[in-house]
Amino acid sequence: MRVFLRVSWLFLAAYAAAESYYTLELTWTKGSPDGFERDMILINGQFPGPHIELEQGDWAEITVINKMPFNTTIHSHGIHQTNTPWADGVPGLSQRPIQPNDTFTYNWHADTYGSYFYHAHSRGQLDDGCYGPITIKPKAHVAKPFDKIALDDVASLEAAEAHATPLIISDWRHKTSSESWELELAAGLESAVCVDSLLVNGKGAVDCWPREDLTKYTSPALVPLLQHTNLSVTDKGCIPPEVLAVMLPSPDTNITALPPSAFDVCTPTRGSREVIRAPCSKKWMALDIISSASIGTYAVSIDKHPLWVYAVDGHYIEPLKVDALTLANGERYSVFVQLDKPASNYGIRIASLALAQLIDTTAVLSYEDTEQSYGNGSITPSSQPSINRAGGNATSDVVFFDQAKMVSFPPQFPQPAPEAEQTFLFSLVTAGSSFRWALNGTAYDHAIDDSEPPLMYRDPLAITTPGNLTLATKNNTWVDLIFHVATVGQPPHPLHKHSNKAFLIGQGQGNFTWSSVAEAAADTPENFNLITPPYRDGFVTPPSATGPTWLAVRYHVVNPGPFLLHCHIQSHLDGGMSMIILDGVDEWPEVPKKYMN
Ligand SMILES: *[C@@H]1O[C@H](CO)[C@@H](O)[C@H](O)[C@H]1NC(C)=O
Ligand SMILES: *[C@@H]1O[C@H](CO)[C@@H](O)[C@H](O)[C@H]1NC(C)=O
Ligand SMILES: *[C@@H]1O[C@H](CO)[C@@H](O)[C@H](O)[C@H]1NC(C)=O
Ligand SMILES: *[C@@H]1O[C@H](CO)[C@@H](O)[C@H](O)[C@H]1NC(C)=O
Ligand SMILES: *[C@@H]1O[C@H](CO)[C@@H](O)[C@H](O)[C@H]1NC(C)=O
Ligand SMILES: *[C@@H]1O[C@H](CO)[C@@H](O)[C@H](O)[C@H]1NC(C)=O
Ligand SMILES: *[C@@H]1O[C@H](CO)[C@@H](O)[C@H](O)[C@H]1NC(C)=O
Ligand SMILES: *[C@@H]1O[C@H](CO)[C@@H](O)[C@H](O)[C@H]1NC(C)=O
Ligand SMILES: *[C@@H]1O[C@H](CO)[C@@H](O)[C@H](O)[C@H]1NC(C)=O
Ligand SMILES: *[C@@H]1O[C@H](CO)[C@@H](O)[C@H](O)[C@H]1NC(C)=O
Ligand SMILES: [Cu+2]
Repeated sequence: MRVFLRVSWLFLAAYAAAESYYTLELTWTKGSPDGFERDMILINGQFPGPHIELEQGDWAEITVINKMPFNTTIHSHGIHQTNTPWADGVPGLSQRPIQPNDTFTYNWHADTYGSYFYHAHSRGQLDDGCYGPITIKPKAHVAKPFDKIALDDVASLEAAEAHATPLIISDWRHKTSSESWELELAAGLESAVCVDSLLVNGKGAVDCWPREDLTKYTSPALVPLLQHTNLSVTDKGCIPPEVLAVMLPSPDTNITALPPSAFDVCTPTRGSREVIRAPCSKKWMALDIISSASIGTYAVSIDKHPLWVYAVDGHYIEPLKVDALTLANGERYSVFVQLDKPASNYGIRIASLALAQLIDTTAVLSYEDTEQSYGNGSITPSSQPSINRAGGNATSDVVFFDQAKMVSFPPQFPQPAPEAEQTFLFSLVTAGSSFRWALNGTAYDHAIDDSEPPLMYRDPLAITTPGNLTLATKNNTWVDLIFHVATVGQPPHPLHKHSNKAFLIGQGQGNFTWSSVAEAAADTPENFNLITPPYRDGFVTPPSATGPTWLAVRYHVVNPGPFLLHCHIQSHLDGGMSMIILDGVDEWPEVPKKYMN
């Protein structure tokens, strides 16, 4: 909701900066997005929260009113927070928590264009529904790669982009985030892996699969473990907790503490289904596909409609035409869909790719003039999915988005490749218990949320945290982060660095045995791309199904401040998979008094 827009006349001559004001009122209310009522967070009475729409160059002013009975903060995911590190929305780092009945105003510069989202960064509040989309329209002069999609129709593509529809994909539990966490503590097991439904723009239903589908789509990787225990996936499509306990063993596991609803019993609901209206008069439409998922990675595709991926994590790429894409937590894909098929209702398919659960949902792409015949939202029988219920290819010609083929438009990585001045090696493990994840041996201590004063307000050279969770860099240096997935059986970790995008320069199988990227790249050049590396704000580690793996990313320190580096799987973050990077300790800014809370 754009309350009003004020052109700042004083600066008009210099850079015509406009300010955009939004107010987000957070309440803890009953809601039933999938047809089951529970306590959840609404923002201005809505779920997902209101769409924040800005123009590149605007200043966003977002006032959060906390009407909930607990502390909160709001983080704008992927936003650089250039020169406003105090507006990053991380409790204990950039600000004090916003207490009940309190407000906090975030001011930041929309210096980049693209698709982003905001979400709570206090404990598990993302799981309680606290999120909404952000779109920043590019400035007029920004070069776009659209001629590579339709040389004769760039104007239609630009018009479609200007009206891009957010498609927020999330997973949903019938337990609140604090109940889920209590259950993990009681059961000594990562019970959060088993969800109740998937939602598209906050709509969905509990859909209990027939046993034959559960059997048909059970991952071959699970079969030996299931045979060994003489078990099968549960009625919710979940890995049996006994098998999860074998995969991630822990001394404190107590399966009897799990209620039947956690893994086993599936109770269907009617729920509701999201219908995206395709404007029939138009040749193209644009979707900003956003994952605000708590736990899972999902395959996404639209029946009979290829997706032209033109931007990833808010940044243009050389367009790639695909039938399906894999969406990890926090990722954004902006896609064009050509509206050239017979007017009808087509399925938008979302299917879990996680080993831990078989679950899917369907939304609808409805050509507008089909409202009469298919106004009930049901999908045309001839609408054939490209992916199956487990997110696999339905036919042999299905093309999935391949990150290795993703090239920034225009190129972003400097040539010759910059040298890293610092290298940080992280060893990703569980720490003590199977649900206590750690980025480097020590689980993040969430007491840091209440750091007094917050790290941003301190002398960075005097900052210490329990467990050595803090790293420091200097401004205007290049830094390598190497994530070593040290133990077998870890899922992909969608890591997220606050404040920057970074270049995904290498990945491989086995232990990372070198002391730097330069050494590793000399030894195994095939594992590196130092010319056109993907440029993203999320970095997914390769799963360590059969052995250790690693991922190397490089970023340029340009914005001093205390920034989190963490796994965007909410239960991994809750468990402790997070560290703090004090970027640019040599150029640490002073926080203007009016932005302190
Ligand atoms: C917040 O304000 C409302 C209305 O003034 C009051 O009823 C409530 O007790 C307050 N809550 C807290 C936690 O202070
Ligand atoms: C495995 O389960 C089946 C069906 O529940 C049962 O008939 C069989 O005896 C079980 N086998 C073992 C080894 O427990
Ligand atoms: C396991 O959980 C059950 C049910 O909550 C509880 O009664 C039992 O004491 C727990 N066992 C241990 C060893 O904690
Ligand atoms: C929805 O409408 C279509 C077309 O009229 C019809 O074939 C279908 O049976 C309807 N579905 C439901 C659930 O009513
Ligand atoms: C999926 O793709 C693979 C590789 O192209 C192919 O071997 C397989 O047959 C496909 N699956 C189906 C169901 O067509
Ligand atoms: C990770 O832990 C190891 C062993 O304690 C340490 O040598 C290394 O510096 C740590 N890495 C980071 C990035 O903190
Ligand atoms: C809420 O934030 C305040 C200020 O940091 C802190 O003192 C308090 O302990 C927090 N409350 C909870 C329940 O975390
Ligand atoms: C933290 O780092 C300091 C200095 O590098 C070291 O002496 C200390 O043992 C570390 N503590 C932990 C818990 O790793
Ligand atoms: C990786 O390192 C660990 C610990 O040093 C070792 O036990 C393991 O065999 C190594 N794995 C591979 C694939 O080299
Ligand atoms: C940090 O370095 C970047 C890149 O050189 C520069 O643009 C920026 O102004 C610096 N920030 C501060 C606070 O010095
Ligand atoms: Cu993780």
